[in-house]
Amino acid sequence: MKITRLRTEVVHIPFTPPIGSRLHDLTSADCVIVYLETDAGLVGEGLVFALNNTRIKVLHEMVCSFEHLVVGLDPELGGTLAARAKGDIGFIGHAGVSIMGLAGVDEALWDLRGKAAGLNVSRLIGACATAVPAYNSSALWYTRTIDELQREADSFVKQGWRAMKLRLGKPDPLEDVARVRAVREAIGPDIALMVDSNQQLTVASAIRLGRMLEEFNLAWFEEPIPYHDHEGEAAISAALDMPVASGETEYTRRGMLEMLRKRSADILMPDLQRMGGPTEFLCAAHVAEAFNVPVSSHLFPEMNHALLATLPNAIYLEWMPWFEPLYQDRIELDAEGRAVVPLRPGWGYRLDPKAVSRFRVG
Ligand code: SMN
Ligand code: MG
Repeated sequence: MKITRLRTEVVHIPFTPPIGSRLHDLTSADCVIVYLETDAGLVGEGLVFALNNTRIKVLHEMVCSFEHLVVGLDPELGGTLAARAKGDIGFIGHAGVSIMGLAGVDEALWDLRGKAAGLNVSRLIGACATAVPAYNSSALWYTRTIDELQREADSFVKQGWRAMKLRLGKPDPLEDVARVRAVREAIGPDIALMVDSNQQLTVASAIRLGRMLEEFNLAWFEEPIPYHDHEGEAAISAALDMPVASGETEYTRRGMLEMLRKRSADILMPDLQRMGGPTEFLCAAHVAEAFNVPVSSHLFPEMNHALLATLPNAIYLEWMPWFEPLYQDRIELDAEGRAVVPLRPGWGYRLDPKAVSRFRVG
């Protein structure tokens, strides 16, 4: 089998209403969908995205710039892409949009490899789990009122979720404490609750807030301060009992290794497109295991699901429904609130051509 073409679709998924996070107001997810077509009729699928329609053209061009590395390639030699890409993007650098563009192509290549073998990617690699604990990350946004938070949290429990993430970062820590208290009261003590400050705090204010939140038995305190201050994250981690989770904004295994060496995160959160795709994501997760550090995925649940199922140190799949309208298949929770790993070949979540057409740009 040989790859004959790298085809793309650009789709615009509006957030109605916009999502309020401390990072920025999110008005849309703008995706570059990557298709790797073959002479055997199989097609591998991947997806990378930009927020608020910002620089989606740059990302799209970057994805297309990798075509020469995959056309003519036998998917069974899929490792060739990562090896070739290292030199190919050396001049432009191994971070930022070059790595994000590579991610989309590597994702499609892994999907193709699974489909060619008739196996879900988790089984192609060698799964160690048939279900992965999952948390609902789709709401509990920074702009929600306490009443809205309690209604959303209660509805998640009724839907079968056993874990969920709440966004913090209010200027007054007492307001954040009140929000956490309200959600904890709504869900009870047995549901896992994570909080994410989206890099809005300082070391001192994060330690102060963290100590005020210890009573709520939180699953983790995510990105409390600017992502690059690994020494600061390590200080917060050392000062608090609750785990610090971070990593979504770092690039490649090198960024993950720096965090691990500095002990800046008790839970590492590699982002699939900032890793540069599944090949690098798996490398980063295995390095984390060498440090005895668990990993939780960031966004991209339709692809991270299979990857986490192969990792003994995987603790949670983040479920974010942003891309769900593009797919035929939906996440399935078991009685314990774990996401059941699909057995369908490839990623196990198939893009819906009609849906892609509905959201297509231009
Ligand atoms: C997040 C990521 C991307 C956009 C908004 C919020 C958040 C998360 O940090 O981890 O889901
Ligand atoms: Mg986050």
